[in-house]
Amino acid sequence: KIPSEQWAQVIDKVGGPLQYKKIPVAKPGPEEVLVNVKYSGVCHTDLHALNGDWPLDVKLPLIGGHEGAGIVVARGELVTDDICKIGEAVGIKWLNDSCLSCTFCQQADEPLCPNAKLSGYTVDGTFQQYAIASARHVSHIPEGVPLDEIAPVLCAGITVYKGLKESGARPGQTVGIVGAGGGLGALAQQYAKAMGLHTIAIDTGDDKKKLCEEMGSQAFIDFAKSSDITKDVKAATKDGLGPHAVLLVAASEKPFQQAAEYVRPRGTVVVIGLPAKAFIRAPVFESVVKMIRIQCSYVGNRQDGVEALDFFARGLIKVPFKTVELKDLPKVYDLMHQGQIAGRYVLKIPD
Ligand code: 8ID
Ligand code: ZN
Repeated sequence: KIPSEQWAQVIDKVGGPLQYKKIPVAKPGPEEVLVNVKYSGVCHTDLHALNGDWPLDVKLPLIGGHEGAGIVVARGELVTDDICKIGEAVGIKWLNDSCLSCTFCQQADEPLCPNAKLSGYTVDGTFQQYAIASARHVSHIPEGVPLDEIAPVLCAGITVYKGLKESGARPGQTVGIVGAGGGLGALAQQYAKAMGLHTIAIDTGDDKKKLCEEMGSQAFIDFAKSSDITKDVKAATKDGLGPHAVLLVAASEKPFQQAAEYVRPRGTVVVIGLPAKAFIRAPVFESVVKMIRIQCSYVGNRQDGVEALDFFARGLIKVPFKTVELKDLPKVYDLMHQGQIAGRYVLKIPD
């Protein structure tokens, strides 16, 4: 039975504070499902939303969260069984909905849809017991997959998997992961390994170093200790020429202005992280004579989601995560703000 009220983490204004309180349960529209969220990952994007870091307004009041795994408990009248079944395990992603009719959606670039709805940003997200999503956009979670461990795959996993595809790096080549100890970075190492790539991890601190070794990276470069990142990253590749691709998944600007210097000639810098008010920088001369490519990448489409979940279901992806209660979200944000999280935090949503 669906209750009329539920627990949620709500902000009334940008900057917070978070209020853990009871609010009404929403009803799904004709093409939507109501999902009883069991677990939700906490992405750095949720903290950017709370802090108003980006030049795009959030809805207010706002319930954040966009890595939600749960069970479909109700659906709109246009949702048939072949779209989404009651009782099915599904994932709510950053891309809550897109029109599926515009030129971008027609070509499977759903994230570029001008009418896209964003979970935990322009519509309420998964830091609540019952969340709404477009039935055609939820991920179908394969049977037997644990809902806590899959949660981070729904944003972090899909995003880095897509980014690795966009990098064009081929099996046997090397990818530098900048921000490797964070949520996206940890999963980037796992997906890269599953795709037959070598990885070089760049981040800071002993916890993150240990994590990156467990994730399978051949080298760890501590950006806070290195006196010459460019030299150290290049030196970590066998021939000293630098990685074939660099995935920028850090939440600070500095590496977005360095990566072009150590990526290999003909290599690709993939820009994924979204630090506040940041700019990408590359020296024209070196970039041209190295023929490098700078490619930006934004979450993934529905098929990227299917593939990223399938990698997990096949046992190829280990997600390093810790679980805390929904009410403890402020503590998670504090740790994230201090850069103290190795891997991901997943919130257990109360039953
Ligand atoms: O679709 C997209 N493009 C997309 C999807 C999801 C998330 C983009 N993001 C963005 C987030 O909004 C955020 O800006 O990716 C960024 C990383 O998200 P996250 O992995 O959830 O954040 P985290 O867990 O806090 O990890 C960030 C890591 O970056 C490291 C930190 O130490 C941390 O481990 N880092 C920083 I801050 N500065 C660094 C530097 N100079 C650095 N690592 C290397 N060099
Ligand atoms: Zn995210």
